[in-house]
Amino acid sequence: MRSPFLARLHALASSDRLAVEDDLVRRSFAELHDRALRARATLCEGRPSLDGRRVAILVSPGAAWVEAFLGVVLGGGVALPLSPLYPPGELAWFGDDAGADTLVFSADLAPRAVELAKGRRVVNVETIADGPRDEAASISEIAAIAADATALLLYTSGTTGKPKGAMITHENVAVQAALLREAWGFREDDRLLHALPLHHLHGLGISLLTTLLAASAARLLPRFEATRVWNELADQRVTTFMAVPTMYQKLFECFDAADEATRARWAAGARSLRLATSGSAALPVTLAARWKELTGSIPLERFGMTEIGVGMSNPRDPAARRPGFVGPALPSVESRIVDDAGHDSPTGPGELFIRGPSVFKGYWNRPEATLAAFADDWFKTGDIAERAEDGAIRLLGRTSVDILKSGGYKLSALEIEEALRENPAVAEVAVIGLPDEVWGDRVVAVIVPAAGAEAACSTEAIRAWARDRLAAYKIPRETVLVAALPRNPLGKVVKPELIQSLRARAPAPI
Ligand code: MLC
Ligand code: AMP
Repeated sequence: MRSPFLARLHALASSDRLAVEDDLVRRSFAELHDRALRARATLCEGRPSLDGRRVAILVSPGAAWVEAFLGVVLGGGVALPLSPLYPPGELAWFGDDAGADTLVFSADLAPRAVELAKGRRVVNVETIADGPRDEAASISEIAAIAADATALLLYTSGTTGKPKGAMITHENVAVQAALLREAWGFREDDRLLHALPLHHLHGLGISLLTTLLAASAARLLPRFEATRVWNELADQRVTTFMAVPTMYQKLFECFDAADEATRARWAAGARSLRLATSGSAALPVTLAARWKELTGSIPLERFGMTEIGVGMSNPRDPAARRPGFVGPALPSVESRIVDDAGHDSPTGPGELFIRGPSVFKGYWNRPEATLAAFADDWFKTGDIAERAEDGAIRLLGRTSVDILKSGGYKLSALEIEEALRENPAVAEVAVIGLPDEVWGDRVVAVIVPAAGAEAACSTEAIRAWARDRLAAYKIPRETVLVAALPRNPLGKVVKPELIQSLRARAPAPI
């Protein structure tokens, strides 16, 4: 088998061990594999293969999501996982941009999928695995899927307005899973508590697929909800947990509101975890310390990116983890720090460049953006880093003020500005991120209102207007009205100046 991802899956195909469970079903690896092959046959509709066709997946997290996803990749198709948080218009944009001709949906999300479904074959995930497997066609076709074939498209925001689809190959998935299996010591008896969205690398590649390819099991929650997560931990049936810093913050808020007996039960559950990790955004040292107070060790913090997978990781040994650092590069990940003048700077600070087999193939249908993202064969992360003597990397920020991270979601200020400019009440707008304890970056829109349109630019009015146009997490939490935006002699808004002047104020309570 040429795809190392599918070869690994195939090796687990006869195992009776638990692979995935949700609130309704439990599936062993053998059942999961069987159902994924049935899903494959449904999607292929009698053709030998999907042959690189894109299949959008708009399904609530659970075992059925995994079956549909594996059905697509076993079919030689490209999975396009979509978030239920996107409004219908944005969902349709993703389907069009990726050229998806098929949509797999779950009934609870059907109202969101109306626009996306137009002109596409639609398959209900509840019946996707009901049909027979297509043994004859599938064996040779699956064996022929190449290691560098694209397995999935993960859309990620950049500095150029609309998001771009990162082409993640079968090899990328397998390399990533193998690196983390080794680094984090996954065992067959591990069970992951999964509460992350499945349309991003963290929830899909780093958490779910690493777990499954290590022959461990994943318990999928429908969504993150702090009380639910604490109770699951308290049951002590899971051994690993992966989260963004905002989730840790929300867990502590919930913990502090609970009574003493509940807190004791929850803390015991957290202590029973073998591994708790944090990534997607900087873990504040205070949150790390709080987790240590409860469990005896800080979360394992690591650095990753849609385009490169996990690049750096703190050690598995809790005593060797360093708060504020993301650790040294994982094996097979090469890294460089390059200063403003384009020279290598071993200790930095400078931009972090990454190379290696976990780096993606390029952006879907955007050769120029792909070219711009690399310097020769090094991927330019856009993160500013410095390297300690022992090789551990510390992240200092981003090269672009237009890339924000809110609750672990990467947001493009330019994309949000573009959407807001369509509002006739907005004459000029600059979107910025202000430091925030819960979200990391708090999205704020600084607006010059059109004449007489101040009321239509209030926080409430803009948030209500944006609801149908932007995913909820992209909607500015606050608007600030100004008479003019600070601009440099070339007319460009000086965002650092805006951030400086606004970060001193007390934030409005949203
Ligand atoms: C939800 N809201 C957010 C938000 N998430 N607003 C800003 N930023 C966010 N990240 C909105 C909701 O829509 C809602 O809006 C309001 O905030 C309150 O919601 P909530 O119930 O408090 O939030 P919750 O649903 O609990 O979501 C918080 C969260 C979620 C942290 C669980 O944001 C999340 O799942 N983040 C993970 C993102 C992620 O997976 N990133 C990985 C990228 S890959 P309203 O208007 O309805 O009140 C990557 C690579 C790597 O970075 O290295 O990992
Ligand atoms: P995404 O494009 O959503 O995959 O986000 C990738 C970005 O998340 C990286 O380029 C970093 O800016 C940020 N990131 C990921 N992990 C960490 C971390 N541990 N600390 C700080 N930033 C991080």
